[in-house]
This record gives sequence, structure tokens and C-alpha cells, in this order.
Amino acid sequence: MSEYNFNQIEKKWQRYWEEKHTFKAAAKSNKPKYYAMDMFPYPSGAGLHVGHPLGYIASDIVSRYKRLTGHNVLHPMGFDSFGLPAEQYAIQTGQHPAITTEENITRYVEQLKNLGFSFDWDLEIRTSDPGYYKWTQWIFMQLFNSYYNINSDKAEPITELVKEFEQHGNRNVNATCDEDTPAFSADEWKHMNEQEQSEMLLKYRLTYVAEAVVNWCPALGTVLANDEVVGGVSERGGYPVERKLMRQWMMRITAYAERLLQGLEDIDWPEPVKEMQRNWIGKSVGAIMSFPLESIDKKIKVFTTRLDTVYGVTFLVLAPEHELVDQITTEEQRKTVDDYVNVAKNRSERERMTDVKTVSGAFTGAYAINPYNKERIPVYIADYVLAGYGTGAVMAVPSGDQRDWNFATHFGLPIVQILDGQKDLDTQADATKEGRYVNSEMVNGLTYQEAQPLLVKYLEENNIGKSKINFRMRDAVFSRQRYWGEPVPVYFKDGVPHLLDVSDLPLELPKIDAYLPTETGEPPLGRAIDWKYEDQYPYELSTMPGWAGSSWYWYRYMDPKNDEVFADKDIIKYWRDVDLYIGGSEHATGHLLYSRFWNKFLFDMGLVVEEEPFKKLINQGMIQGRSNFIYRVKDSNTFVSYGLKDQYDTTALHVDVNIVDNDVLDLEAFKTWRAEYKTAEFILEDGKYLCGIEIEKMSKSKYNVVNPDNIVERQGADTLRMYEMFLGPLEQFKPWNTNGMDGVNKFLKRYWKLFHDNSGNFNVSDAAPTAEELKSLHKTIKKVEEDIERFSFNTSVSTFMICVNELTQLKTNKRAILEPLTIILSPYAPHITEELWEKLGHNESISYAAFPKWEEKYLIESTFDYPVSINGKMRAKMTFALDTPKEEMEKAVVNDEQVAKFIEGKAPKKIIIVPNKIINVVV
Ligand code: ANZ
Repeated sequence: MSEYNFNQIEKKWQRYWEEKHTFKAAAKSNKPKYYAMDMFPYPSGAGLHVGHPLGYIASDIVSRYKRLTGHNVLHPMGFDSFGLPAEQYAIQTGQHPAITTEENITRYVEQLKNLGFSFDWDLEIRTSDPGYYKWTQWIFMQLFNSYYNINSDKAEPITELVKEFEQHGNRNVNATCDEDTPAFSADEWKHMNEQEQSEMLLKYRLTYVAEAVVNWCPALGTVLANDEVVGGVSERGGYPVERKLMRQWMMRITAYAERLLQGLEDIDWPEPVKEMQRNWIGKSVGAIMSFPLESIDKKIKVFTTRLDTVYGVTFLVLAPEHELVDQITTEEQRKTVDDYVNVAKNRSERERMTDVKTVSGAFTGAYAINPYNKERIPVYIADYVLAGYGTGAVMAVPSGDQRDWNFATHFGLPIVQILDGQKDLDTQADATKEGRYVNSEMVNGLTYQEAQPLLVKYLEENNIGKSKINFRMRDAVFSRQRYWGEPVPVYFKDGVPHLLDVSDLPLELPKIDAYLPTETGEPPLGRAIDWKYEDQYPYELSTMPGWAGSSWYWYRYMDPKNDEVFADKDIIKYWRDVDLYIGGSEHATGHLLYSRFWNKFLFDMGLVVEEEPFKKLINQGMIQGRSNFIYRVKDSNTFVSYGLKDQYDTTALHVDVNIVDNDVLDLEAFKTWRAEYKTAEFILEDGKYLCGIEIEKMSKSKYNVVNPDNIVERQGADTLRMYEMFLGPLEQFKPWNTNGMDGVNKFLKRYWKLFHDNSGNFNVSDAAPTAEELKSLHKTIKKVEEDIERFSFNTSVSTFMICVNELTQLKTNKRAILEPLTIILSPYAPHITEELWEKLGHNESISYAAFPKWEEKYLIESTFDYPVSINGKMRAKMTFALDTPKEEMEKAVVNDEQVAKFIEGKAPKKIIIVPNKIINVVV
């Protein structure tokens, strides 16, 4: 006698897999490799909710499928375990973040193991382990020791650059460097002191310290990256963010801008993510040109993508932070300008970029000359011009650019028509498409195509400017004034940064007494006692940002215990890259861009073999919460059921979904949920309290978080896995609805039943299968294979359900059908299938069985359902085997009960049979 006892079965196989290391990936193998990776989680205190496993289930199905199809599969899991929440908790409680992190990870591992994922747990990594971050620090050092050679289009050792400086200065050097890098000769280089040389090299290194305007978040006490600031506040916590000039570690990601853009062409990623990266990189082709100032002997350089509009320029606009603002402002305008600069200072770059509505600015009192028509134009400042983009100044063309137009109308500045027929001057003219230029000496009457080369020629011949490609992307700030991150492996000697020796790595986090900045405003590491290199040179006090450890982790999984290198070269050569990467789309311009950058750098260094890390990316959709509501009658402790609520004046309140079953509130549980509800009274309908529902984000504050542990306990992990897939296409956002879970659970019971007789005894026969049974099986194999290959998992679940229904109807209990079915179901429902596989007499795990091949011959239909029409009207349906002789069919038609009813005893005049189409009866 055996029931489908999922609790027992699931525990049994989870233990088995763990003990036998069933999912151990072979470090080398003759099998083809498949690397399926999930975005590793930050282990938060709240544990997993049912939304988290969605992507993990999908990648697990693929991993298990790939093992069944003869692949050596790498399917690891680890933890992105440095981060703010553990540190915030440490600030509040004094508990070391390592302890909180450890506790949270323990809970995550347990929850993940309960779901039966086929992770190779021997490869688990944690970014906060010194054995891991040793290599994050090591990669940082390689970046520090490198510069980007534009001629060879790759990163190269800084020592090569130093050699070149010694021989020729930087005259022949074509490298990505700071904008303000001066030209110098070999002689000048040799005469620089150590500090000067060091400062000069910092202008070239791929990681460097520099004064930068950063997003400073006083509440979090740290600097944030642009992608961590949303709508002017911190993404985490929603605290205000200010702009501040600080000395920071930076990553010269801009050196890779073009390659990051081009690389997108070669990878199979969702188009929206690629588009977000393209926009973030923001390549634009244009020109830099200079406008001489009238009052002083200086020029204002602008970057424009529309040199063709130069005859429509009616003013210039500088960013409020522009270095010339102070010098050119006249005495009369000084106060207006200073006031405006103060206001603009605290708006974040992103806010300034996206806010197109507010028009604000100030006149400096200065004038410049348009070198093309020699017109005198006023110079303004406005915060819609960004200090960090292009040259921080624009030539404003109100008839060509919306924001310039808004500005001109606001300040009463002239608007000059640039194209013929351009009447409607409040919209941007697309000169590249139509129209001929007017109001211009040089290009009057010409089209864009004719004008453009003339304008560029004039620019270059008269030394007014040159063509220029600009990227919107900025170098990434790499310092955080926090404790719980990787220490930067740098110490300072006379203010000059020096790298540690490789043998000093890892530079471990020191102990400190409190996780707060020091009295003098230094980062928490400033509290560490004697935290100095060789007891005399102070270490860097900031730590690395959250994205450091996640920018290379897929390599560490390949060889996580290696102490000599970040991963063995031969092992890297075997696994190469990630074949399938599943995770949330919120990382589009953060993690996914930084990872590509580090990967390209490691590739340039010859340390890895693929230039792109993630061949295929899938963003799983979010599982939304399904909230339940109760309705309190105003000024009372009485709650009215959903259907009656309109008869009262009520307030809707969230109620914990865990005390609601099929939208019916558990009244007793409700009364104990919170003290205030102890004396609650209810107005019921049909003796029940029905709750309202709404689909919202799953969150604690909405009491709609569903914990997978409860579901596993009640219905089993296999049910949860299949149910999550059944909810809909992986990429879609969809609401959670526990109500539908029973159907999946019943399906698994029915599948179990196929192997057992009515008294529950295991009973599988070795008889040969019928054509019908084979057909049901083979069309299922075919569909499931096709579905997994195109990552469509929800459709497979319904295919399995149909198959099991058919087999139940056919009363199938044959091994020849049930064995292959069990194999193809195993990626979805690994526990129940392992159990039945064992009962079928196998003593090896089902994980390495061979995925069955479907055969065309079993799929061919053997019967046809004929519609039967009588005197032109469809009256009946009759099924015939394809090879039934005509006479036999005619006889059957006449004798059919339905047909007989309509011909009322008359003999048919004619019976026309169109094979595989229709039967026509004429009476
Ligand atoms: C004149 C002009 C006429 C412009 C026209 C546009 C349209 P992308 O394509 O994003 O690179 N610009 C330049 N530097 C800027 C800064 N620091 N802050 C804000 N805007 C800036 O945009 C380039 C265009 O954006 C440039 O071309 C410049 O305005 C403006 F009908 O010059 B244009």
C-alpha cells in the first residue's frame, strides 16, 4: 500500500542527492558543456518568497534536461553577501554584519534545498568570504596596472605606457585618459617627481582616484552610483541624494564604451535590455566647436550633434558648474548667477536630464560670437546642460531643439528659422530629412546632405573645432564610505596610492567598534586601530561597491577553492562562458554592464577565453502578490463581508493572506492576528467572511507575501515547481494565486496512480503498448522537448496534464510508456520521478537517464473523425480507422443511431465519402 507521500519522498531524495553529490559538475569532461546560472541572491533577513524561485525553477529544468541529453552541466548557486541591509542592521544592533549574513545564508540554503534544485553545492561561493574577495581585490589590482590602448583597441600593462613616456613622452600615445591630460615630452616626464608621475599615470589607469562630482547620500553615509539613484533619492531606502565633489576611486568603463556597444550584437539577450544598455552608453556622433567670448580672451567649447543648425544659434548655455561661469559673469548679474548656481547644485544629474518641464536659468551678462555668421549672442547658464557631458556647454538652437525653444520663449530670446517652410517654430525641425537651409550665408538653399560637408570643412579649416564622438556613459564611481564591502588593496605613501603586494592578499576587513563614520567624518574603516600597511602607511578607508563581487563570479564557480589563481586556465577553457543566465531585468544598466566590462578586461589580459560572459539572458517576470482585503465599518470594530460592503461606510484594510483560504477569512485566526482584532465582530454572507482581492507588488507591508516553505509543507516542492511554471510564460509578470495549486497537486497524484492499482500496490506491466498509448507518449515527448528548447515551460505543464489524462483513460500501466514519461517529467518534478524510477527497478538516479527520442511513426493519426452531413446539414460525427473499406463505412453510416434519426427510415439515395474530410448523405 503506498500513497503519494510527498513530504517523505522529497526529504528522501534531497538527502540522497546531497549524500551522493549527484549534481557534481565534472571539472573536465568529454561531454559537451552546459553552464546554467541564476543571478545569485543577496541573502536578506526576510528569506525567500514564492517570487524568488521562479527563475531558479526554470534554470533547474533546463539543467536537468541538459543532463538527460548528455551534457556536463554546471549549475551553481552562491550569495552576493556584501551589502547595505546587513550593515544597517549592524548599525542598529551592534551585531557584526558577518553574523547576520551567515544566519541569512543558512536560511536561504535550507529553503533552496527544500525546493529540490540540482545545484552543485560544492561550488557555493560568497562574495564576503576572504577567499573569494581576495580575487576581487586581485582583479582591482590588474585594472590599476592597466591602461587602454586605442590603437590596439585593448587594455595593456601600464608598464608599457611608462616605457613609452620615458622614450617619447605622451606625444604618440593614443589611449583613453582624463580630458585634462596635458601633453609632455620624455624629458618633462623624467623631471616629474614620484608624486607627479603617479598623478599623471592615474589619468590613464583603468582604475584610478580622482576628484569627482558624486551622488552623496547623507542618510546612508555613502556615495551611490547613478543606477542606485532613482528620481533623486536612493534606490534603497528612498533617502535624499546630493551632488558633492569628493576624491573617489573610479573605474574607467568609458574605455570600453564602443566595445560594450558592439558586443550587444553578438549575444542573445532580450531586446529591451540591449536597448537600455545602448541608451546608457549613449553614443553620439557630432562635433566640438569654439565660440570666442567678447569680454575676455577665452572660448566656449560646445559639443553638438547638429552642426547643420549653427545658423540658428541665438544663445549659448553653460552648465552651472562650468569653469568659466565665474570669470565671465558681469557685476550686475553676479547675484542672480550665484543664487541660481546654489539652487542647481543639489539637483541630481538624472533629474536634470529627465525634467523637461521646468525652465530655469540665469543670464551671465557675457556675450560670445558665432564664428559662422559673426553674430553676437548672449551666454546663459541653466541646469538642463550637464557639467559632465560633452563640454558642459551647448549652442542653443530654439528652432531645432525643444529645450532650447522652451528656454528661449521663457527668457524672450530670438528664434531664428533654419529651414524653408519651417513655420511652426515650436517643434524640432528634422533637417536631416527634408527642407533647404535659409538665413545662412554658406548653405542657403542647400539640403542637409549638401550642407553638412561644407560646414565641417569650414570648422576644420578655420580651426574652430573638430568632429567628435561622445558617449553619455560616465566612468563608474568605485568607492563606498561603508564597512561591509571589500577593502581596496591600496595604501598611501605621501598621498600617492600604492598597491599591496599580491602575497598580502586578501586584505581582510579589520574589526571596528561601531559601524559608523568617525567623528571627523571618515568612513567606518577609519575606526580600525593601526590599520596601516607595514605599520606606517594608511590603507584606503573606503570599500568597494556592491557590484564589485558580482562582476566576475561566474568564473569563480568554475573553480571556487583555487588559492593560486581566480580559476584554473584549463577549467576556464572548458566552461568558457555562461550558456543561460536567468535573473531580473532591474540589473540592465548595473550588474549586467559592469560584468561585461570586467569580462572584456579579463579577456584583454588573456585570462579568459570569451569576450562576452552571458550568451543567453532571460529576465523572469515578477510574481505579483494577490492581496486580500477586509472592510471595517467606520468608527467600529465590525468587519463586513465583501459582498455586503457597499451597504456600509467602510475602510478597506489589508489582511494577511496566510489566514485566508480561497478568499474566505479564518475568523479565529484573524482574532489572534493582532490584539486590536480580539473583539472584532463580523457581518457575514452565507455564514462566511469573503475577502476582496487586488493584484499588487509582493511585499511585507501588504501582507501578501507567500512563503514557499508553507506550500512545500502542505503540497510538496514538486507541486510548487510545476505550479510556478504553470502560472504563465516565464518572462511575464503574473499574480500569485494559491487557489490554483490544487489542480497541479491532483495531476501529480493521478500520475502516481498510473503506477499503482486500486489498493495502492505498485503494479506496472511489461506488456507491449498500444498505438494509442504510444501516440500519447510520443507527442508529449516531442512537445516537451520543443518547449524546453525554447524556454516555454508553462505549455509543457499542460502537455503533461493532457498526457496523464489520456493514459488514465486508457488505463495504462505499461513500463514501456511510464518509464519514458517519468524521464521527461523529471526536470519539472524531480522528487516524485526519482521515487517512481526507483520503484521501476533502477538503482541509479534518474538525473542521468537518457531523454527519450520521439518517433514520427507513432505520431501519425490512425483514425479520422468524420463530420456527417445529411442533405447538406451537419448532423453527426463518426470515427473511422484510416484504412476502413468504403462499404464498411457506408454500412456503419446507415446503421448509426444519430443518422437513422434524421433519415427517418428512408434509404439514402447516395452516400459520398470524401476520405479524411467528410461524409455526405443524400435522402
Ligand atoms: C545644437 C543642436 C541643435 C543640438 C538641435 C540638438 C538639436 P546627444 O545626441 O544626446 O549626444 N548637448 C550637448 N552637450 C550637452 C550637455 N552637456 N547637456 C545637455 N545637452 C547637451 O545630444 C547632443 C546634443 O545635446 C547637442 O547637439 C547639444 O545640442 C546638446 F536642433 O547642439 B545640440
